[in-house]
Amino acid sequence: ILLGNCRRWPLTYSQFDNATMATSATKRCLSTSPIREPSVGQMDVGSRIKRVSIEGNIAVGKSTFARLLQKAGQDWEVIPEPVSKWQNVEGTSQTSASNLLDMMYADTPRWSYTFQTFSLLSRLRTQLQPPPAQLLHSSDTPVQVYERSVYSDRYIFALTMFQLGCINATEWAVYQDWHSFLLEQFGRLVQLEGIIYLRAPPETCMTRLGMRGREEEKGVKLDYLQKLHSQHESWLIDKTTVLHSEKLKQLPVLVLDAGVGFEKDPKVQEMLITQVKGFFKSI
Ligand code: UDP
Ligand code: DCM
Ligand code: MG
Repeated sequence: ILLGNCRRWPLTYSQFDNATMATSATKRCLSTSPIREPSVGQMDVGSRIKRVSIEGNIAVGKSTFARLLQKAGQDWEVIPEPVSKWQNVEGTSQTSASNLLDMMYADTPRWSYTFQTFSLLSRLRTQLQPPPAQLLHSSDTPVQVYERSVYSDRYIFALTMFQLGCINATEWAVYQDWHSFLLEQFGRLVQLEGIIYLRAPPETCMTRLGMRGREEEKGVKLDYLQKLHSQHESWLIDKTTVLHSEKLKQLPVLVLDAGVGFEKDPKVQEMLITQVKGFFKSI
């Protein structure tokens, strides 16, 4: 059990390894066709803009860092993760609003697929908002900085939930089909030029998660953060994650040490932001 109040957590990691190795359905799911890249002719008018995502474990400090970055310059626009939308899914005339983040942590196998579908959809919708005209006019090198991306949705969270058995093989196949289709249709508008990886030990993230005190995450265990940490390392450092986009495989990654507390240390902040500015110039 990785999440304290998860009612039905079906597999441990070792069970997962055996189970996935055994099923041909899994193999089929893992070998979905590559995402078709947009052609040059399809590039949007705002293609002058660069897009970068900030990736990292839960509570590593992405939002905190994004706020600091926003204060440090006007050549970029930070787009936060739409967590509040996940905490308050609009109802209809017959139904009231619901907290899907809470539902997902309370009964992970029941709600993970729904959660991952909705987080992908809401993120895409948020990131597809056109950049403010002011950003395009006032900067020669405008950058949109996303807090996480459609790639971490798939290759960190949805994949982990599949590996833990909280998304089953059919749900995983359907999710990947949706993901690939949505990226074929809209991917060029959210395509990244680089990734900033805020890296810290899972133990540090656990402490920060406790300090933040988000009610829905009260049952999150260190085990789960360790698993998410390994998933980030496989994707961004070891490059062993199976990706379905050639462009994604080649993306430059800036690794920032977020293990050192930066929130209250102007010197560390300055050092990190200088690295980011250099990175923006280099991509
Ligand atoms: N935090 C901290 N030191 C840092 C960065 C963040 O103590 O150097 C705290 C921050 O105040 C918050 C928690 O860690 O209470 C999680 O940060 P954030 O919400 O930015 O994390 P995210 O989930 O967006 O990565
Ligand atoms: N989350 C998730 N799946 C995603 C994206 C986010 O389960 N595809 C969860 C992890 C956190 C919360 O949403 O509990 C928001 O992430 P963070 O606190 O890292 O910003
Ligand atoms: Mg955040």
